Parts: sequence; C-alpha cells; structure tokens
Amino acid sequence: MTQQKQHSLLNRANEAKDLLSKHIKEDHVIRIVSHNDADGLSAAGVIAKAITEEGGQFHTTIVPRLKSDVIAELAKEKYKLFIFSDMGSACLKPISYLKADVIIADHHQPDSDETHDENPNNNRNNRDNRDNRDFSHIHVNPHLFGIDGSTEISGAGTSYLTIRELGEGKKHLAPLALVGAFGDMQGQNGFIGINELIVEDGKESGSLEIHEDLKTVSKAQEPLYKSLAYTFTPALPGLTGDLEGSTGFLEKMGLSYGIKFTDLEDEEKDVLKDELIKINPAIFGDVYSVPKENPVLRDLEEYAYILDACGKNKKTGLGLSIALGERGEALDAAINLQRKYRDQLIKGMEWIKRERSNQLDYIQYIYSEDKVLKSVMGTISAVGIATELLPKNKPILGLSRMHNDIKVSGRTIREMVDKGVDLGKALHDSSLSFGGQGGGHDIAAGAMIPYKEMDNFLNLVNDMIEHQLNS
Ligand SMILES: [Mn+2]
Repeated sequence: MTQQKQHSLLNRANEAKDLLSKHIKEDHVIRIVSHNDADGLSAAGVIAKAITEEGGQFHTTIVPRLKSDVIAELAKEKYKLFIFSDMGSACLKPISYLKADVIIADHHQPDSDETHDENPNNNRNNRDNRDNRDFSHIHVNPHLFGIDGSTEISGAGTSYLTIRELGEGKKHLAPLALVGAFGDMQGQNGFIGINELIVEDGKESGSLEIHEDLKTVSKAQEPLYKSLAYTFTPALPGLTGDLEGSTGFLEKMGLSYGIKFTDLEDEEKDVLKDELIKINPAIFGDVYSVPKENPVLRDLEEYAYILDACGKNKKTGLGLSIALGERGEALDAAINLQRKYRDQLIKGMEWIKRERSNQLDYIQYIYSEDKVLKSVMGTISAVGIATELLPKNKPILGLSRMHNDIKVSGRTIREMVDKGVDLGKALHDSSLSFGGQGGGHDIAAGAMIPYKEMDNFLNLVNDMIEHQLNS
C-alpha cells in the first residue's frame, strides 16, 4: 500500500518532469517561486540546479507567503512555465487562472475543498475557466496520495522528485533535498517514508554519507560552551540557549569551556559524550553529511540552519545563492547572519526562562512586541517546550504584535499530535472566524489575526484543541 502510494506520487512527479523538460528544450526561462525558509530555499535550489545542469535558464523569486496579490503580479508576466515549490497547494484556485503551464511541488495540506479534483484534466476550476484548457497544471503533493507531508517529505523533497529523472538523472541533488527536510524538522529523529528513498538516492549517487556522532553544532568553529548553547535540536535542557548553564556544565566536568570540540583529547570527547547522552540520548545518533562539501555545510542539518538564518534575516538571495553552490564570501556573509540569529535565539531563550508562558486549560501562549523576540517566536516556542522550560502537554502559541495584527506561530510535540491535536486545522478554522487566515501542519502552524481579536482567538483555539483531544 505504502509502495503504491509512493509509486503514484513518483508518477505524478514524472509528469511534472516531462513538462519541465519540454520547456527547457524550448529554451523558455522557467519562473520559480518558492518559500523563504530553509526548505523553500533548498527546494528552489534543487530545481534551479537541475535546470542549469540541463542548459536551461530560470528566474526565481522567494516570498514569505503566497498571497493572491503575488499571484496577480505573476499573472502579468509572460513566462510559459511557473513552478511553485514548498508553496502553492493552499492557493490552487488563484493559480488555476495563470495562463501558462504550472507545476506545484508542495508538501503542505492542499485547499480542503479542492483535494478531490486535483487532476488538471477533470478539474472543476478548469471547467469554470475554459480559456485555460490549453495549459497543463500539474500538482505534485504527497497529501494527494495519502502520504503525510509533515513527516515523510519536505518541499525540497517534493521538488527533488519532480527533477529526479530529468536528463541523465539527478540523484546527486538528493542531499540538498534532505537539507530542506532538516529545515522542516523531518530528519532530526531519523527519516521515514519517502524521505528514506531520497536518502537511498543520496547514498547511491556517492555524495551522501551517514555516520554516528554527537549532534552538537559548529564543532570546529565555536568554543564548546557556545556549541552546546547553540544546539537547539535535539534540545539539551539546561544547556540549549543557555550560555551560563553550558559554561557551568563544562566546568563541572573539568573541561575548559573556551576550546573547540575538535581540539578536545579523545578521552575528553568520550566523557562529554557520556554526560550529554545522560541529558538527552538523542544527542548521539546518525549524522548526514556530504564529505566533499565545505566544512561549514558538510553536515546537512547545519546546512539547513545556515539557510534558515538567511531566510529569517530576509537575505533570501544570499540563501538561494548558497543553495545554488556559491561559497567564499557568500558563505562568510551567511555565517555572520547565523551568529546574529543565534544571539537572537539566546536572547529569546533567556526571556522564556525568565517569563515562562501564560496558561489556558488546553493551550499556553507567549506574547511580545519586542522586535528581536518577534523574529524568533516560533523557534523559542518549540525549544521552550523541548528544554522543559515550558509544559509539554499543551500546544504553544507564540504571538507577535504586527501593527494592527497578531502573527501567530503554533507548535506542539508528536505525542500531542498522536492524541489528536491538529494545530494546522485549529489555526486555520479559528483565524477564519475572526477575519484572519492561517494553517500549516498538525505539529507546526501559523496564522495572522486582527490584534483586537487576540483574546477571543486564544479562547477559540483553546476550545478547538479541547475538542480535538476529546473526540
Ligand atoms: Mn516546507
């Protein structure tokens, strides 16, 4: 059954590949529109690299959200093929009016009322919209085939499947697809589902290696205490986001906190490993790397965090150029952004440690108007739970004031999803009730709501989560 679902998804992806191939052969510049996070940047990188390798050209735009005004602007452009990656499935209707061929390579939940008619040849939209019958609109999305897009494949993975068999084959791009998966937190506890197939492709192409190691970050770049404090996944309670806590922990072991992990003696490494495993066993496990890559990007998970830092600092052009293979100065600039972003995360975690969260019966929330805190709200919400600074048994909403609106980042843990929580649905339905919009995955979702409705919104989400847990 699983095999069959994967087979159907691969078939759909191959239809998209044929369409892309046709446009490359006709020398059309391919219009790529992708998301501004690590997954979206990797997705655009995977597609753009594949096009380049086939001698084609592309033009990419990275956006934080695919809103109808973005699509309206695209509609004025004269491109013959648009590719939406890591986005698009929530905007099937406006996209259906584009008078061009379209590939959507996304892993988010599609518009609920359009899932059944996703085949462009018998699509309700196309019937309303007869002028569009000459165009192919191909929707590649795991959810259409009963595959869970929040755990089993990323936007970069879906994009990878659409170019996997382009030309002589593109399995050497599998690691970049996995960078996207790490960016969407899919590989941290091992890959499952169709991501496993992408891992196999990476191994087969000879570019990807997997070995067991400590999963602390920046082992060769940062002093030990920072390396521990900057390790957000897996979270290390007492150390993650806590420079003082990390320093104290290392001093207690008799290790000098200022040296790099790579400069420790082998015995010291073993002692540290044993102590860290006591805090969180997940800190030792499979590390996915591309040995011939630049040391800073060699570990795919760290690669994802660097792209993430670019996206979070609105330097998507920089992130994209790295995903496309630029190194040197571009990489230096990205590392600086990452330092800045890590400082912001530390500030955010100190705030959580000090203030904790506000409690409703079934959810908790944090609220800020501070510019720095707002920029790290989603991450510190999730890591606040993972480090046990905040209760695990309630989904958390991170609320940021944006003029007259509130930006909502919702996060929960797998155990709560298993008990019935679907944050994507709760945020979608509750934000709609107050004239906002939202959605996302069961475990992580977002919304935008009017500021004046904040309390009503929180109460409604609370009721919806209660209902999800009790039905
Ligand atoms: Mn994604």
